[in-house]
Amino acid sequence: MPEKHTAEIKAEPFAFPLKRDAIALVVIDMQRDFAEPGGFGASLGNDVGRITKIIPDVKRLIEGFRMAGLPVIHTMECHRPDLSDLPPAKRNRGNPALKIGDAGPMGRVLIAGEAGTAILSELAPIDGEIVIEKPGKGAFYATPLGDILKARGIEQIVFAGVTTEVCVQTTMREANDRGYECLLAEEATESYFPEFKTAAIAMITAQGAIVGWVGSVDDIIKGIA
Ligand code: C5J
Repeated sequence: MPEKHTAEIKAEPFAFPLKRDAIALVVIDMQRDFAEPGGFGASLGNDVGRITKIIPDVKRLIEGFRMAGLPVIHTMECHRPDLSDLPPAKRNRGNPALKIGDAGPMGRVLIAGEAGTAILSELAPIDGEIVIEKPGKGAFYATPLGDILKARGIEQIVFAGVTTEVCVQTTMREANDRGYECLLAEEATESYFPEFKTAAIAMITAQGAIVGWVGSVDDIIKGIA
């Protein structure tokens, strides 16, 4: 089958070969629980201010995809209220004083439908955008994401969201193994640990883009425009 690259986006470790008709943006877990005081991230002792700082860049990227008429998919890490999709191995780690499913200042932590689980209002999905509720760190595990992407003919994914080395990197690895070409938007992703973001990007792009590429929000928006 002939390749259908339409342009290149400046990226590391080399230019990303864009297929403009087959690319989607996946925004990982930009939820209040990871970004606001009182949420899951804060309960683990993290500086959530690191996450709120990227909101303008994530917003710019989402708007770039919307303007280009390209799909935007949002994910939310969350569990059913009866905890039937929360393995004890996940629930029993973290902060024993505020476990997933416990009642916190923003409702039950990481439970579907609770206030703290919602996507940040600045980045809220608009009508027609898909929201994937995921019980794992990776967005393909136990979700319809793979089928949705296949039905839409998606072959390439731009990733944004948090945290770089946990849910973003896990999902990029899942996508890479499923044959998607993955491009991480550098300023639109963040970690609670700056050194982990740097390391994750190095791991992703090493060995000739073994997991994928990294590029700037500006270059990605320019590429898809
Ligand atoms: C974490 C995530 N870090 N969205 N979740 O627990 O990265």
